[in-house]
Amino acid sequence: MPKFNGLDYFNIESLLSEDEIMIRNSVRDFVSSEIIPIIEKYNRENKFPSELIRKIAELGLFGITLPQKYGCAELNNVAYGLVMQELERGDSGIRSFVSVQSALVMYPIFSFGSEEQKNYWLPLLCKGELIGCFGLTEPDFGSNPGGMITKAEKIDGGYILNGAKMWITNGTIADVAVVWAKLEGKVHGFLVEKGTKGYTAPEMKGKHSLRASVTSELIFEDVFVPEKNHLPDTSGLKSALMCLNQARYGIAWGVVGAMMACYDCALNYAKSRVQFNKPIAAYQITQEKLVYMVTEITKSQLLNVQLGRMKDKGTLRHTHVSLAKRNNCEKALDIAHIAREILGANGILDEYPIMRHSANLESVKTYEGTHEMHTLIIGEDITGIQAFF
Ligand code: TGC
Ligand code: FAD
Repeated sequence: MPKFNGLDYFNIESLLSEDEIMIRNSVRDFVSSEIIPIIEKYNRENKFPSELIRKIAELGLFGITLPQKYGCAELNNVAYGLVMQELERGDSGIRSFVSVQSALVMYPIFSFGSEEQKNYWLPLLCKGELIGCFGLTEPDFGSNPGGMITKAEKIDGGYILNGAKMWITNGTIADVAVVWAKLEGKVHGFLVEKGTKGYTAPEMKGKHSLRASVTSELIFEDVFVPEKNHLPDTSGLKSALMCLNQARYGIAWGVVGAMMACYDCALNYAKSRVQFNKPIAAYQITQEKLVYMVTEITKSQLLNVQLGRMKDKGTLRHTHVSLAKRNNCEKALDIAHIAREILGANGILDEYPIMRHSANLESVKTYEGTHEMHTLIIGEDITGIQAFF
């Protein structure tokens, strides 16, 4: 596999520290040697490559921004973003796997858990010895999670959970689910452990997208959750939405990896494919397409670095994350479509990564808040007028 050098038209590397470049390069090499050679096979077979879990843990990529006292690397948010970018060059499903574990499982335990919960769960999740999932979406409540009907009832020693979640990444393989449920009308977070009586997590089949990722239903039928598995510091839906910011941030970076993979493939193809006695890269229409890709990738990269620096400084607002998630996902999907056009018929083959990225990006544009929801979130921020309902 030839070394991947990325795309850096504006010398964005000059905005990164040596440590940030080092982590980016080590994940880049890992993706080239361990993910790209196997991913098409797993995608075709609709299976998650579980052999990667140990290797990802050895690289220290789970919960990478969390404190060292829990076994995590405690790197900054730009480093975290670069990791997401590189992983998604391999496949959105692998980035999803790492971002769910980090942003949607370890982050809520870190932010809303007791010290005892943090000491128990975080080191195991960091080492990849346990896998987690995040259950917010329900069959009838996707964009509007505040309407959820999954409910918790207080009893002696704990809670009884009833309800169902849908579209849950990692659900079937998760040892622990961070589940959001209403207790006396207010949303709380609970840790539901695999094997608990009444809890099942069947895998959802038939996806054309994110085929190398596990997506599941979570079903709760009179599930007893002990008090020690209630996240004590959750305070309503806002706590769940705070987790989404972490994951949306990772997606804004991640999709740049998918964009770079599509661009790299399209550029190489355009330079070598000859029609009418010239490489197709010699035609102005092809060049316009390649220039569009370079422009949008560069804009997204610059957006991400500033987003990361603001996050590290504590000046980031959730609406900033929405803007980056919304823009970068849309542009990534555009780029995948254009790359497919440049490859002509070959673009539909799984010998090339483009259709896989394109299909994956359909989900990435939808999950963690659809394009429309982020439009309305930013729209409300700039006008002061709520337009959700
Ligand atoms: P609303 O009244 O607007 O907000 C309630 C409170 O929360 C505050 N808030 C946020 N705080 C932090 N971060 C955010 N992103 C926040 N958004 C809102 C808000 O200020 C308010 O605070 P306070 O102090 O006034 O109480 O709540 P709402 O019910 O009207 O909903 C708002 C809306 C529609 C924006 C929200 O529900 C939403 O974002 N919907 C989209 C749903 C979504 O993104 N689901 C994602 C599920 S997880 C997933 O997809 C994982 S994919 C995993 C993978 O990578 O594989
Ligand atoms: P809906 O909310 O039904 O929306 C359908 C359409 O209507 C969309 O275009 C939407 O933008 C539009 N719409 C809705 N409301 C409005 C409005 N007010 N104004 C204008 N347009 C509107 N969830 C989790 O909790 N955990 C996970 O791990 C997880 N993983 C996922 C993995 C995959 C592969 C996928 C596809 C989804 C995953 N999700 C997960 C769920 C995801 O977050 C939801 O699919 C997403 O929030 C949208 O919800 P919905 O699919 O129910 O669409």
